Amino acid sequence: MYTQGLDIPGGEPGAGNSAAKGKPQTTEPAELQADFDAKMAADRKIEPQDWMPEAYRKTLIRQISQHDHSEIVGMLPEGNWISRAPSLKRKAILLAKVQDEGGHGLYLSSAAETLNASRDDMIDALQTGKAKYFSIFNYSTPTWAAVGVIGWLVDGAAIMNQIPLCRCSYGPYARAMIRICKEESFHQRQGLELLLNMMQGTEAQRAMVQEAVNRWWRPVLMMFGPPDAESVHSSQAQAWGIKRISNDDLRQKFIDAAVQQAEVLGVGFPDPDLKWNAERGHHDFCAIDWDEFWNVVGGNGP
Ligand code: FAQ
Repeated sequence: MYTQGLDIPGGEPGAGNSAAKGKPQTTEPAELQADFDAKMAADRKIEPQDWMPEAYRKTLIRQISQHDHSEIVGMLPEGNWISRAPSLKRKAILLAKVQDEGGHGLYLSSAAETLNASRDDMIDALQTGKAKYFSIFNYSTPTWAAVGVIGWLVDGAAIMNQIPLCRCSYGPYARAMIRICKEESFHQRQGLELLLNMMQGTEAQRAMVQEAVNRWWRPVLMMFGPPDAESVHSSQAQAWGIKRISNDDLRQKFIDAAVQQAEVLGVGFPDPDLKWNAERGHHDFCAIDWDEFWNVVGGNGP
């Protein structure tokens, strides 16, 4: 596993960025741990110069670097469409969006570097398969409508997942997420607006939108990660204030919001079980194919 397998150079075991100012008052492990625990209990931020447990540091490097890789790999399916955008306006919007994703990758690499992770090691972990990137970016974009669906649903799911990360216990990650979320909301809006335009167009354009929604809906639901019962990192990440809301709860919030937006757009989702459950106060939806998810994560996707 990446958190255990990657030997990141620099810093004493358990230290943050030792080059930074503000040395701890004590070097006794029990006192350092007690100080860290007190910050967690008080919901205070951990900063690079603070002492932190080695497992906390490695968990953050795993998550932040995978997030970074997802932003960079996520540029590829949309980048393909820049030279084929149907108008100057759409081309300018798409160019700005793809550049933003590259910028997000840079903020995140910088946040990981404050934990003494080197960019070379992070890239190496990606290329040797130790580090992951979001499974969604393995799905293809054969039509212009897919570009709109990426904005509406993929960025929409990303925002749902990333807003709670603005309150992450690690300061540099939390602060990077605030700016990223602002930019992601432009990305989601441009996708929705692109699709609204197409839905007001010809029959063929409406069919193209529905076809793209049909292909992307289920993979988008997988973006939130495995079900809580199978999420190996969740309980520790929640105890450390890295993860604030569980995978399943975020997925449910996203579905409830997306159903309302689909009504405005005039598209349906390919799920016969999708219906409002008054007792739960949420929409029910059909089982997700987790074998497909793990296959795609393992490199055997489309
Ligand atoms: N794809 O125990 P958990 C964007 C892995 S991109 C692939 O639940 P955790 C830019 C997970 O890593 C959005 N693998 O793990 C854009 C772990 O494997 P590991 C990027 C996944 O960390 C948009 C294993 O499954 N956002 O916005 C996925 O507690 C549009 C067990 O999972 C982030 O990265 C997946 N979807 O929770 C660009 C958000 N999900 O590491 C262009 C930050 C899980 O043991 C167009 N990350 N896995 O080998 C997180 O919030 C968390 O890491 C989760 C997973 C929620 C993704």
